Amino acid sequence: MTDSLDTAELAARFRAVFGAAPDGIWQAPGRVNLIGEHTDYNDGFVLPFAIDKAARVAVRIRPDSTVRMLSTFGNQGITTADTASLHRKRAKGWTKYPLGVIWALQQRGLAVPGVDLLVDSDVPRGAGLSSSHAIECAVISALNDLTGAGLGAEDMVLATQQAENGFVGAPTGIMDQSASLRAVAGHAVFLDCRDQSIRLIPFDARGAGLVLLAIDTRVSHSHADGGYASRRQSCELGADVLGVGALRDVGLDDLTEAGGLLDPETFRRVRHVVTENDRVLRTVELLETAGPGAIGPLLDASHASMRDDFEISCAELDLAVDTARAAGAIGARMTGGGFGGAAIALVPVGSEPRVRDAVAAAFARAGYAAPDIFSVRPAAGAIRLA
Ligand code: GAF
Repeated sequence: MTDSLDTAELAARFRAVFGAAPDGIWQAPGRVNLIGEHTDYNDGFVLPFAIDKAARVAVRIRPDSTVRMLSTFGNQGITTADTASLHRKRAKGWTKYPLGVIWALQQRGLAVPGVDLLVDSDVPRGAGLSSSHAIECAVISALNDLTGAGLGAEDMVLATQQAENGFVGAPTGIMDQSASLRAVAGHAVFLDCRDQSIRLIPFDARGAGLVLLAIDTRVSHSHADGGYASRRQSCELGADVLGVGALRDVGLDDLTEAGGLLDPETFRRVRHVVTENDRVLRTVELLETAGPGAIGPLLDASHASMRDDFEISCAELDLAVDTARAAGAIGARMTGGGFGGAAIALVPVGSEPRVRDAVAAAFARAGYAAPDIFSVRPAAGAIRLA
């Protein structure tokens, strides 16, 4: 990963590459999810927050339909496409994200002109911290402003989901882009994925003598791989057999009966979603009444559910979570879609060095790549920088 550029550097780089100043620069952050995993596409509840790592995109509208794209990461040079003939199978690497956004806007009947586009990002890629959505949200914010499309945040959320589902090929929900587009600094976003309503929940770990660490295991994952889609299919099957529109409509009290109707694997998937929705609601309640110091056991239970029922953890994530806890974390869980990526650990400030050292040492002993460990706090959502 390159160090990220500041606004002036990004504008200067854009001018050097494309021969003219950008019309503007937009930024959209990655996210961690405090709790509520694989609940979004089940019409359920999630509690993510935006982090202070973000994608930035400098954009200039062109007089024709050509798209020229360059990033400060990757090594593919300038890639070109034509807005009049976008093909998902031809799009390579990160260029799927801006092209997917243009495609999704076209699907909504919006005319999108050609653009020159330079992308920079310090969101770790493939780490489950929403690096792809950060790019999509920065691009859609730019195109929304520059074309005067007038989309509200909820519409932009749905358009970027359409980009992911229909162009990138990842059957994801709406959590990541909702955090990236709608977050407010200092708060987690309590999102009801059924109607997109949000409540901002203050989250001040420092004020509670804690720090939230993100532990990037460096096990790269993609939601376009089969694991994510197969979990989604299991949930849809479960909802179908149980006769509900979405697993959101299954309560804890319904689980015993569900056990008699579902095959064992589908039952475990359903149980994860149902109990995870409940954990989100309880986490919100605890944050509002007792503060971050009270949510550790719910983070732990969420991880166990993802490891045992939803089966989306991996050895590296389990090691990160177990080691962080043994070294003093009051709660820890994998975050994001799973099969790799990052864990989060809520750690008393004084134990932070011990937790970092213990996790690094455990990874070295296991022969895993060194994890990247950094603290995160709730940052603002997407903005125009220039
Ligand atoms: C990924 C997806 F993009 C989200 O929509 C969500 O399903 C998450 O995995 C799991 O909670 O980040």
